[in-house]
Formats: sequence, structure tokens, C-alpha cells
Amino acid sequence: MREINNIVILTGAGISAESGVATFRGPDGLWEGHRVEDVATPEAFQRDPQLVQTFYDERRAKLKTVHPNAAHKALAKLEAEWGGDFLLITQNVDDLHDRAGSNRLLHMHGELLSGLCLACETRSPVRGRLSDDPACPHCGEVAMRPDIVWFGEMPYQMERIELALAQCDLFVSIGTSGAVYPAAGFVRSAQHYGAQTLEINLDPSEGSLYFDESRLGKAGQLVPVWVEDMLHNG
Ligand code: BV8
Repeated sequence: MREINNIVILTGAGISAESGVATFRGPDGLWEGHRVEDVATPEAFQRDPQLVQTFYDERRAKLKTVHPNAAHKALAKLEAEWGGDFLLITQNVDDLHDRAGSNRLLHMHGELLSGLCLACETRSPVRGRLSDDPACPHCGEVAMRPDIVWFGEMPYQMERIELALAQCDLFVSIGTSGAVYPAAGFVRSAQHYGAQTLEINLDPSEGSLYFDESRLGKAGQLVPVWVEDMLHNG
């Protein structure tokens, strides 16, 4: 086991569950009452932009009612106090890691609080509703879409992610079902480069067998314990 200096963490919807943010693959397999194909693909946006804009407007509005939980806060503490390299990659589009104080944070699937102008390709903060067709603050065109990576679109900053996975000594996956690629493949990349791998999840993920260690339980309980252990015995 090589010494642990560089840590890469991947989070998914499960880390926000205890904050009251719905995860995706509920028993009915629907996303907040919608089929994925109807709200989270470029084709869905072409077909029914108002449905898609409203789906994201409703999730954006909900952010005002939820708060970071102990797991988000513990990861921000680890980043602040860890002596080596650290990168937190999240699949989540909520702002809970940001509000918990994480800085070395990468939203690989975009963010609810950001909008992307299809006319000038500039990103700008969005607090209100895109279904009201606001003009782009940069170019004035009415052509804003959610700054979200839909199915069939390339996740953000993949080169930076691949470099971090190649250089990390420890890869930790928290609160993700391991159902969505390329994120679900990160554990195998990390392992290929010799990193140790740990999964913290309520249930075994689809990629559990690839992890050196799996800790099953709630992130709000297990992540703070793991962080304290890393900071005092890492
Ligand atoms: C792409 C934004 C190609 C939208 C999201 C093989 C290789 C490459 C691609 C594919 C492939 N096979 C299929 C694909 C296509 C597809 C894919 O993976 N499909 C799956 C369904 C099979 N992938 C893509 O399309 C990706 N793009 O491949 O581009 C390309 C190449 C070249 C050029 C152009 C393009 C893009 C995927 C991104 C889609 N967008 N999000 C939105 O949010 O509205 S993905 C979406 O799912 C969210 O980001 C979410 O985070 C993510 C994954 O879900 P999870 O986070 O894991 O959430 P889930 O509910 O599933 O699980 C929650 C887990 O938490 C559970 O395990 C549960 O047990 C646990 N849990 C619950 N409570 C707790 C808990 N754990 C701890 N504590 C708790 N309290």
C-alpha cells in the first residue's frame, strides 16, 4: 500500500439525500416523476423545451429549501485540513458542496444555478426560472438552456478528471449507484493507476466489486467518521 497523499472523491445524489434532495433511481425509476428520456436529453429539450426548463426550474427553486448535511461539511473540512492534493468531483447539480465550503470542486454534470446561452455559449448565474425565457446577460439573445450535462452529452472537464485519477493514491466514491458512465468507470481508472479505492454508500453500487473496501450506510454518519480517521490517522 503506497502512502496516501493525493485524494480524489466522487459524489452522487446519495450524499444529498439526507439534505432532502431526491435521488434519481427511486423504486419507480422515475426522476422526480419523469422518465429520463423526457427531461434529461438534448432530444427532450428540442421536443419540449418548456417541460425541460420547468423540470430544472422546479429543482433549482428547491435548492432554497435544503442545506448541506454532515457529509458535505466533513468533505469541506478534509479539503481544508488535508496536506496533500485533493479534488472533489460531483455528479450532483445542486450547490450543497459549494455551500458547505468545498473549493477544489468540479461539477462534472453541470449546475442548476448556472445557465448556458446557445447563441454566445457563455455561462451565467441563474437564480430564477429559465421557463420565463430570460435574455442572456452577455449577448441579449433569448437562448438560455440549463447548464446541465444531459445523457448523450460529454461531461465537463474530463481531461482534468482523467489526470487526477491517474495521479491519485486514494479514490473514494460516495452516494452513487454506479449506473451512469463515464463516472461509473472512474474506480477502474484509479485502480489501473494503483490507487486504493473505497466506496461509501447506502447499498452496494453496481461497481462495488471493483472497490478495495465498501462501507455501507448513510453518508451523513459514515463520511464524518472516515474524515476524522483520515485527518488523525491518514
Ligand atoms: C456520455 C445531469 C458520451 C442531469 C446526469 C458507457 C460509456 C459512456 C457512456 C455510456 C455508456 N453506457 C451508456 C452511456 C450513456 C450514458 C449512461 O451512462 N447511461 C446509463 C443510464 C446507462 N452516459 C451519458 O450519456 C454521459 N455522456 O457518455 O457522453 C459522449 C462521448 C463523446 C462525445 C459526446 C458524448 C452523460 C451522463 C450525464 C447525465 N446527466 N445528471 C440531471 O441531474 O438532471 S446523470 C445523473 O445521474 C445525475 O448526475 C446523478 O448524479 C447521476 C448518477 O446517479 P447517482 O448520483 O448515482 O444517483 P442515483 O439516484 O442513481 O443513486 C444514488 C445512490 O446513493 C444509490 O446507490 C443509493 O443507494 C445511495 N444513497 C441513497 N441515500 C444515501 C445513499 N448513500 C449514502 N447515504 C445516503 N443517505
